[in-house]
Amino acid sequence: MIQDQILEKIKEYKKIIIHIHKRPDGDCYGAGFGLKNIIKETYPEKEVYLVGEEAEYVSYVGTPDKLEDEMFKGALSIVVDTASEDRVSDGRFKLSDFVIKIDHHIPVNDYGDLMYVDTTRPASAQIILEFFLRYKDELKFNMEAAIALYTGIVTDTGRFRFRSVNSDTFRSVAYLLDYGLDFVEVLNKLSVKSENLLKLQGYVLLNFKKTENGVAYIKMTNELVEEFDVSLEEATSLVNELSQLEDCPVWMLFAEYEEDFVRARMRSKGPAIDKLANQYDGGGHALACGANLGTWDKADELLADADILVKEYKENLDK
Ligand SMILES: [Mn+2]
Repeated sequence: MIQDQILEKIKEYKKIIIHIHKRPDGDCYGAGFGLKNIIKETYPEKEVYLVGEEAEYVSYVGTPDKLEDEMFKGALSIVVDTASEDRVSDGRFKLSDFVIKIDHHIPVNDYGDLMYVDTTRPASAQIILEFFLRYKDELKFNMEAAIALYTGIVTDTGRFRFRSVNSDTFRSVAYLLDYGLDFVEVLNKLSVKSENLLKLQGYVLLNFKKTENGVAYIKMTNELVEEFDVSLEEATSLVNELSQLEDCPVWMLFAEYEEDFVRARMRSKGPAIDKLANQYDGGGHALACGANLGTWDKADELLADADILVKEYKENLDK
């Protein structure tokens, strides 16, 4: 089993460095810090680090470490929740001795010496929790791990609302509740929004647009982000504000990232949209993915293609 091989590698290495993805979310933080805490609790003599960018809204889960290049020498790097190499937040895993990838996204450009990818799992944090449960007679757990893993699962499942949730999700989460996790406290931490973000949410609800056949979207320009004085992460977290709109099975949020590079966050409760994302240098899951566009013109092209997809989807429903 691949899990046995991963456990062997964890045992073998004295220094373990966990990597997350760029623009980190609740799941990569949850899976990463969950794994870090489990290893640290079980093997206190090992050096265990987590590197990568910080994510403000889940900062209660943990704080990434700052490491010098030489720290990677002879280390085991474990990259969580990251489909492709260029998305890894700290690319220095290439300096490590051995690289393990643990993920639940559809593989795009695979990397690593050992890959454990399970696309049937709604969150990478669920993969880590199930890994722990498989070896729970051997591994140790703590409350930090419980908080981290719950955060990962609850955020990547949209609070257990997405179709990717399965009975195994609840079976594994049951362990966290038995362990004594105060899940309401975690949800309260996650549901706090700054005053500015709440006002931007209001703006999105008043100003979103729709394509002819039912793709709802909002263009989150840099001017908007500056006007409402929120972080880009906060602004793009509003994508699911458009999920409830009737007759719009697909919705998107566009934003300008570093050097004004336009990206799309794409969501669907109808047709699979991951192939469409692939056509625009992106990927992810069938119903939740992202695309790398570059320009606003490309955004309009993507919207036109998505509109056709929704049209065909609705025609098929009518048959
Ligand atoms: Mn994830």
